[in-house]
Amino acid sequence: KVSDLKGVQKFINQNQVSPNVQYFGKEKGKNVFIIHLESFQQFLIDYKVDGKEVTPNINKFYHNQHTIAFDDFYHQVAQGKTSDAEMMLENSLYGLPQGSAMVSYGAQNTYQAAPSILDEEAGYTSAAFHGDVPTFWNRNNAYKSWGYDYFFSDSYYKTKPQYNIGYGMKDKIFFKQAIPYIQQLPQPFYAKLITLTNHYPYELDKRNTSFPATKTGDNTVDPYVQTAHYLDQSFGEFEAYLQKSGLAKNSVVVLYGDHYGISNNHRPAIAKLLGKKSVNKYDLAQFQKVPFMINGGNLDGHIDHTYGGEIDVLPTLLHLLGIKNNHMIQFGHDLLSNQNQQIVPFRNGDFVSKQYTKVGGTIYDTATGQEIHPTSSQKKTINNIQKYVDDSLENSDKVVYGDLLRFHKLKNYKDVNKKTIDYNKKAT
Ligand code: GP9
Ligand code: MN
Repeated sequence: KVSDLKGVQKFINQNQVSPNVQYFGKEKGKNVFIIHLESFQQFLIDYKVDGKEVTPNINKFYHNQHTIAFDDFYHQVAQGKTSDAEMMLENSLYGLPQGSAMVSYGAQNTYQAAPSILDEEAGYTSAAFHGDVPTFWNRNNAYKSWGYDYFFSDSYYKTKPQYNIGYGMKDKIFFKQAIPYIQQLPQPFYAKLITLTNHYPYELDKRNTSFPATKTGDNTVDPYVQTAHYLDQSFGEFEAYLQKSGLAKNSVVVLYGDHYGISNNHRPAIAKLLGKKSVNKYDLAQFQKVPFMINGGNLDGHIDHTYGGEIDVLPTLLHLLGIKNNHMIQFGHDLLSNQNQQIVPFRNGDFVSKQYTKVGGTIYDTATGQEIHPTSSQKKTINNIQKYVDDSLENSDKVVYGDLLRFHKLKNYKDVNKKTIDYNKKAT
């Protein structure tokens, strides 16, 4: 009901952070590429197996002079996995405590998502690319609600039996076949490319395997670096295209990992990968870090240690593009803002913050990993953080369960008219 929206708006307004003048509008008007690195974790960055970098291309991009790379950035997905990541990244709304918000509420709810905000505020065309069937995670319906103009799913790509593996099209072939469609997009555009090959159980054909498996002895973990290496090569080829075509000059390129690849059920193997004798709950929380990096010609590249998560990507991106979001209902905050609280809620109520990490009822010092027994004053701070985490999740759920954005009118902003959107491939 509309009264619920009032409570949500109050919470949002109490937690606003203002843009950083050093970055606001720095990349205004640029095309945006969102590269979704499937199941790609932060520990892979600069990681070596037998002295060889697993992901040389992504590492180069991470250290590029125009890349801002966040190394204290976490996935915040629950059972919705990729769909939770997409929901958070493009709406700054959390997934649900169970199931997938995109599946259960993607079609019928009203959203004010990245594609429609960029269109309304700055005339962007938007396109999503994915080498899987359009119905997976209800994307074909959710993307219409989010205002995507185009959705190039599997039927748009020429396929042969050896082009597919695991969930769908191999990443190198997918990126290559996305290019002709990208070339036809009116600029400025917002293009999201979702990769697939680096997905459990990380299978890859011999011809495409050019990297040694790890030797943890856990055969669901050891091939992970091989498909991660293949994904890296695919990204390297796409990045080369962006450079050669000149698109890199007038585009912002965002890379992010959607969620973990290796689940917490493989603690002995995780310990071996990290060179530790064993891993505790703090180590496993740290293991949930995924990359988030933004490359843009006007950015002074650096590694940014701000604590954040997927919920924060949209506010960060909008501010870089010179679009204010303080009248929008978004639960994340601009990671480049000096006022960022640096609290990362997880869907189960756990959190990481600059000072404290709370996992499974245990409190750790975030910087040292030491378990702490909080003093009364520390308890006060921790309780305030917990209240913020609980309120964030509760208010976000209210928006999704109650479809509250249908009551939230933004000035000079027209809601998406889904009837004008059709993703079916036209017979040429
Ligand atoms: C399915 C692909 C994988 O299209 O995005 O989804 P996930 O299993 O990672 O949620
Ligand atoms: Mn995924």
